[in-house]
Amino acid sequence: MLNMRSAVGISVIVVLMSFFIVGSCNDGGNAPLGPPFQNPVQISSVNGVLEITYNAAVSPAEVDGKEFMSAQYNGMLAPPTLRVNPGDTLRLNLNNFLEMMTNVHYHGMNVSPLSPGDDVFIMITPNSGFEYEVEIPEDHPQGMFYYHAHLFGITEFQIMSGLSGGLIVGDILAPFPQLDGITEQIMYLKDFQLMDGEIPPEGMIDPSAPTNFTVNGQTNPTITMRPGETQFWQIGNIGADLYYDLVLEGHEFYQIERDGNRRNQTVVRESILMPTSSRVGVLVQTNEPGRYKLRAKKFNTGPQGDQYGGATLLTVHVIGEPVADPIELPIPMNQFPPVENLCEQEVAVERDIVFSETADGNTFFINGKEFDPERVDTEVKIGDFEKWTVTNTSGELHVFHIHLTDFVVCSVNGVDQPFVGKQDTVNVPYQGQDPDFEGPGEVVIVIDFTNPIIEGKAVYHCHIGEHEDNGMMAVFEACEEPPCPDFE
Ligand SMILES: [Cu+2]
Repeated sequence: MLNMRSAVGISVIVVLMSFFIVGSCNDGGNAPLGPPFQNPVQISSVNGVLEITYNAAVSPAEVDGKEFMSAQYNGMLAPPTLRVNPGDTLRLNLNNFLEMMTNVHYHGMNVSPLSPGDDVFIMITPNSGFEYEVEIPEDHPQGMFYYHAHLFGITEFQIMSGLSGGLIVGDILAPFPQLDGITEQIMYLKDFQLMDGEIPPEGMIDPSAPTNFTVNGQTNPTITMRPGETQFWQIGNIGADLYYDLVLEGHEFYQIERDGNRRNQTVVRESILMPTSSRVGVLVQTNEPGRYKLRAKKFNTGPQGDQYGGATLLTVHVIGEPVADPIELPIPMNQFPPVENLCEQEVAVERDIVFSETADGNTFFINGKEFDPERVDTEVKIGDFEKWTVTNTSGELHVFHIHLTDFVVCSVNGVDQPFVGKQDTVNVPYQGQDPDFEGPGEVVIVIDFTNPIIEGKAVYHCHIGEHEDNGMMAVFEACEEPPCPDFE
């Protein structure tokens, strides 16, 4: 939480207004349904190549009937979802027509950090461009990823403005023939705050302030399903700061994917906590006719953090003839390809990574240091598995994320976690959150540094935009034979 000054008065007024609006609409099942749900525009690779040009420019936008100007790719608040396959080449020509620098990160991708690939140290100055070329390995994990601006100091503002969009690799459903032909929905979640009719400038975005929740840029759209119908939803949290604690009224989620990684089994969940930048793939099967809201529950990130109210993201309208032969869920475990449990690997190195912040919540640290792009904080040897104990001494949640690779969560606050698959983001509890656990919040992970494609420099950081922009990021360098060239 940053200390907010002049924004506080405005927030109070908007909170009161939204209270009245919510109150007046809450009239049960007969309220008019929102517009039909729309998947984002999708662009697929052809003959192994996806080439696209994005112009980043300030363009008109509309959310929930409110018009504003913001930084967008090609004038689209929900830019295209790019669909590629393992082995493909993604060429993204980014022209910067903004009055500030920008760049792009390919979140979750197991690709090279060397230019012109997923190099987050690139800074594209105004009125210039950069031609990214991302080679996607043949053995790349399949599932939901995304791309977003990643320029230190202004990432939060650029993402909230509109500079994030979808990226999907391959076909995560391939091992499950019983799902052939089911409807797949892509849901990229993002909130837009407006202050005096504009996205607030960097430093003035307040995660606790009222905001406009969207799915692919839409406000509370409607998905119509038949009773007993099964759909596959891939949901990505591509907003700047917020957690989404997702529930679907009257339904369970059959989760089979996390962060672009297939799980090793179906995990049945009543709710799913999605930190910013996380993605999940879930099967949803309807039952009785009716209207059911997909909601983000109200959320509190801790005594030093942020509190935000719940929101309806979309509505499922179950109506019509029941499906004759509903798909049997959960999917049997023996249909899932095996996943390597990294927590059982022999680790070469163990490290402590400490997330902390100042008492005023304005400056954020990893191992006591603010981010310096010129400094290499951590050197890793390609071929190693490493065990990192990520601790949080602050009074608010943080979201650990590392570029280029994935990890397995072995324990949280000392409690061993069931092994269900890999991920690239994890929520780190705040100190004192669990009264039974002494000391800082703690997550133990084992990270896979075995893929030679990661050679070079990249970053690990808290993915809450406000925190990474104010220092909570560090550089790692991977090489075959340490000492690596830039490590001192
Ligand atoms: Cu954080």
